[in-house]
Amino acid sequence: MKITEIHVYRHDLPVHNGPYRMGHSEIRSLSTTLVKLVADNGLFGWGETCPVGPTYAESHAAGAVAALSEMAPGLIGTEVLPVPLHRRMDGLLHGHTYAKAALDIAAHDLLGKHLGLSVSDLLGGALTDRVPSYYAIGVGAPDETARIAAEKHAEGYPRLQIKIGGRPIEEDIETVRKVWEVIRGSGMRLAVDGNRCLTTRDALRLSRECPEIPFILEQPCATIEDLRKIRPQVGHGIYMDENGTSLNTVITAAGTGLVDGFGMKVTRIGGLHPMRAFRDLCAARNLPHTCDDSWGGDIIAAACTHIGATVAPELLEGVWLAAPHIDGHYDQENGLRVEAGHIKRPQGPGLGIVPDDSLFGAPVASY
Ligand code: 0XW
Ligand code: MG
Repeated sequence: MKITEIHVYRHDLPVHNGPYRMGHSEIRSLSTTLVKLVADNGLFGWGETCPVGPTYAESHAAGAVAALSEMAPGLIGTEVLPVPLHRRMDGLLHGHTYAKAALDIAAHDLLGKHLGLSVSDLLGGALTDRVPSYYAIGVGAPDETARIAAEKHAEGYPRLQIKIGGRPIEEDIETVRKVWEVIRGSGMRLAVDGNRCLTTRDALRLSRECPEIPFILEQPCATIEDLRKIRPQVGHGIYMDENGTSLNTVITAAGTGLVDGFGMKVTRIGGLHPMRAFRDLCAARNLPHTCDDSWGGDIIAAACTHIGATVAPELLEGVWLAAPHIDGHYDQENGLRVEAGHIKRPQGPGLGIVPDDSLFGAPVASY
């Protein structure tokens, strides 16, 4: 089965009840990029990539479209199988993993439909039909963040992530304390995500002033060197998120004991094929991790849920979806929803969702 056509679409995803705040940005609306791969047997598959604004990572919406236009003409005729596809993509463009991920996801969807298998089957097989999610609360006032924490606990989320950074560390510390007051003893796990925004000084202070609160510190500072610097000085577990840009960085982080786990994004690492290797590497080192993406609609959500369902449950920190922050679905019936803090794995071949492409308008490019 070979690729015969590639269509690229752009679609706006306004943030419901926004803005969504991180230490470095306020997100009000995002432009997602969708890819439809058509094969020589008439079957097609969908992929998606949606950077959460231009400052979260070295990625942006217009960059995804440009990278796809660089690769697409050279991909016509390529076998719809992950290994030849990645080899061909890497031969056409260095880096730009977030754009390659959209093609990788579409190829998995297409291959699954062709073989009558779900994407989780293609990734080795699901261990569950219902994965845990977690709720991410944007940077906010301490009392309001604690109020949302209580609400999300009542809804059934097993884990919470609170965003910090971009303001005085005293306010972050107060927020962590207030949230802990409401979830202490409930069993709800807590991640405190700096999204690269803390100095090492402030990360150390946060950890030292909250020694009794068992949160994990997610990507507190900007660089791997910063993480290395604070590592021997903090009592809290450290998870790498934004710095985990490739299997290469992840192998070193896991192999040197730099971190205790990862927040991982399917598009950052280049798609489901590298994500599968990442999953197995973490299993070999007994390291927990999430299966997320930075943002996106039902296609990304399905991809994250399928890989999440193949992770050993004791190592899966959760699958984060943007769905609670987005109105509507690409597939009204099978679109992914978080219910009682968990997500049902879509059934049916491929990603298990059928996007209504009339929502996306005309392609911005076709090859
Ligand atoms: C909570 N997330 C998975 C979604 C946001 O876009 C950022 C991200 C993170 O953990 O950094
Ligand atoms: Mg994070």
